[in-house]
Amino acid sequence: MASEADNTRSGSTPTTDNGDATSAIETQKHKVALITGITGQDGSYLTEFLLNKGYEVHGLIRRSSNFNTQRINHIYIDPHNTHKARMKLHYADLSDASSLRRWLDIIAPDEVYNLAAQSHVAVSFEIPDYTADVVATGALRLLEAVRSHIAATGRSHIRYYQAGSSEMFGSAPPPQSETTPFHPRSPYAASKCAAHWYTVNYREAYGIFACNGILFNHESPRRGENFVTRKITRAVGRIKIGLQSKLFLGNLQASRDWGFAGDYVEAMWMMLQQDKPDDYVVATEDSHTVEEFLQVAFGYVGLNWSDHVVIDKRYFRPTEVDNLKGDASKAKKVLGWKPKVGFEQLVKMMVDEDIELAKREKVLVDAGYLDAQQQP
Ligand code: NDP
Ligand code: GDR
Repeated sequence: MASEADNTRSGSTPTTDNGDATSAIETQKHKVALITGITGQDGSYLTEFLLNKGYEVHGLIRRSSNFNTQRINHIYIDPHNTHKARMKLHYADLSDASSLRRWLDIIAPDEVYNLAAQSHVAVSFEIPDYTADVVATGALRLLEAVRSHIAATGRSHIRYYQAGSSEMFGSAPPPQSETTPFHPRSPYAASKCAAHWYTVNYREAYGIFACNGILFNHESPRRGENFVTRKITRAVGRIKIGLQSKLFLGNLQASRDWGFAGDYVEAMWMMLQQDKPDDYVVATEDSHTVEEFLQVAFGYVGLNWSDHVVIDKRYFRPTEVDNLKGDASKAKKVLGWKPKVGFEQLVKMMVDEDIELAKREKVLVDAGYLDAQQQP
């Protein structure tokens, strides 16, 4: 087996935030992680977590016409942040196999976290083909890049994490564990099932250290604004501050096992530190309806949700996932993982942040810099 120092790296070296071109391998004192989806909710928390553990973190970002790095700007640009030089960003896309292979060869990571996805379930009904290409075939492209990178370099210690989802259980009754059969209810969920089985297959066929995390819903103040929790807490903030009065929602009776994203990224890392690769459910084991989320979020600031919520059929899905509640006993026993943030604490954390955000918006609206309908 070739040592890491033997790895040939042809082509360009990674671009660093200050424009330097430094091969990760040449200066490898830290463990090196490669994250797809680094600009997403989980990518930002995982990057903070790994930097705190002393990792060098490389993130693959896709090109967009507007900047898409808002969630990691605080790590990227703050000159007082001592971790700054250890996060590096590179353009790639899960639909572009050659970019994935190229960056793997250049970065030579110890750990690969595949978090990138078209991750919105309802949107996957609108763009099913694209969703399958990124979520299912994208994972396959990355696994294949890992396989061929190992074959070319002998770096068989590389470890791979696949971001699986409780959506794969779909209509299977709760509690759902690693042994619960999948019954996906959307193009997104079916694509995640394919990615799950590609990961299992590459583990069995090629001996790759590849793990599936089957994560139940996890939220935070960095959650995308069109997922139901953040949509609600954004509205609570704006209604409380007087910037809007109504909130349009779909099915309020669906139940979800909601945890805090900051807790869940730790479980991803823990999976890759084990002696053997395996698959794990990560969940709080506590489930609530959307209506219960509304009660806690509005109630926290002294509002009654039913005065503001309007049901809009457009937010119902062709097939719904009614009831998700995880059984995380394997992760607790084997990984020693457990959630630190409970349901009410999570809701209040999100409302607190969105009240502050709404106050800043209000300043801009009052000064005439922003229309109340717009968001900064
Ligand atoms: P987000 O939607 O917040 O982030 C998705 C990330 O994927 C973004 O960085 C996005 O980039 C990137 N991305 C999208 N399409 C592509 C592409 N074609 N090529 C490269 N990058 C792409 O998701 P979360 O952070 O919430 O979730 C992380 C992963 O975990 C996802 O795979 C999701 O499906 C899965 N998951 C999430 C759960 C949750 O409750 N949050 C639960 C279970 C699984 P950009 O910023 O440019 O849009
Ligand atoms: P989910 O999250 O589909 O579970 O997928 P989402 O917040 O979108 O929906 C949760 C539940 O709320 C109901 N709902 C609404 N949802 C949205 N987005 N907007 C609404 O207005 C609305 N009204 C009611 C939904 O019908 C659903 O039952 C998330 C994503 O992060 C996935 O990527 C991840 O895999 C799973 O969690 C686990």
